[in-house]
Amino acid sequence: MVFPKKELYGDDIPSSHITPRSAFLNEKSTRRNFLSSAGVLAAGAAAGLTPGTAFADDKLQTIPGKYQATDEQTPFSKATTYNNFYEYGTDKSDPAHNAWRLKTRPWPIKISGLVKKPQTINIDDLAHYRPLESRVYRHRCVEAWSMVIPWAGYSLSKLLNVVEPTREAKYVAFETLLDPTRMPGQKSDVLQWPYVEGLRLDEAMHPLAIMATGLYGKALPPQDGAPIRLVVPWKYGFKGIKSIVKIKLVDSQPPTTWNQAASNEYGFYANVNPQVDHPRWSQATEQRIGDSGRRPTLMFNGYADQVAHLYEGMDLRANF
Ligand SMILES: Nc1nc2c(c(=O)[nH]1)N[C@H]1C(S)=C(S)[C@@H](COP(=O)(O)O)O[C@H]1N2
Ligand SMILES: [Mo]
Repeated sequence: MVFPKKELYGDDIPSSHITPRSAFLNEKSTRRNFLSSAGVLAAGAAAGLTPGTAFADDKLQTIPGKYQATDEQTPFSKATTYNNFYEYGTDKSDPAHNAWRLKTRPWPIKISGLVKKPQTINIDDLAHYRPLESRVYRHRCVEAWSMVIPWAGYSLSKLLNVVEPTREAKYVAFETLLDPTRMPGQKSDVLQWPYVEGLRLDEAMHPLAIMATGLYGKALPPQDGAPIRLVVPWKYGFKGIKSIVKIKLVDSQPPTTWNQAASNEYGFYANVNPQVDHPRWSQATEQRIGDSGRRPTLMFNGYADQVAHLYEGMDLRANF
């Protein structure tokens, strides 16, 4: 079965959105054609997975969270068809076409490292860590496009407090599933796999940081990082690691995927900062998906009042 392209892929995203990161990919000369083979799609169909898996329609029970952006929300059709998820291909439309093969049950999440109570939590047991909150956040990709997404998620600090980080814990390291059969993009060397990300512990404990399990009141579609992904709205989108299976508390700064790929272009902090340009393009403005023009990018993506204190005294040009 082939994914119903026409219905799901919005055709009104202008070609001007083609990723500036394509230059990087061309340098590595690995771009494209590693997912488009008919064989890959046939394998998904044989496994009995259907595109319908991508959209669990159950309405999630959420309470309104404290932080709500009042910007106009990006349509669901765009947020679920214009994605970065290199495990499913490098084009924006690839994840919506390919990620439905991701089986998300069972889904154990291992939380370990410098904690008093290490544990493996199954995704369906997360309901115990209530409440599930709805939060509308601005979402700013390092490629200078942005969206506004109503997430449903759990406060990351609540989850971390359950395992009780020890005094030695200074950072939190996250890992995406490694499984080239379920994530065929991992057969390509476009990035090092599994995708890994990290936060300083105080960043992870900040009330804005959430583990999202839904958007627009529904379970997270695979292309957006089902069944659980990180959302840190004051940072560039690549910090928001998808389809997480491991969380580890550590004492030193963990490696991060895009930093490993190009350390001069993607830093560990990756705070949205209109004053510090990417080496190959400006970060001063952004294209809000769906808008015609560009708009100014806000310091910390508009969350400066909440998060600026985390970086007091730090040189944000050196710590980009
Ligand atoms: N595992 C994994 N997580 C990932 C990525 C990825 O390729 N693999 N892409 C990142 C980037 S660059 C962005 S902008 C966001 C995109 O999230 P969205 O597709 O839900 O908008 O996911 C981030 N998380
Ligand atoms: Mo991104």
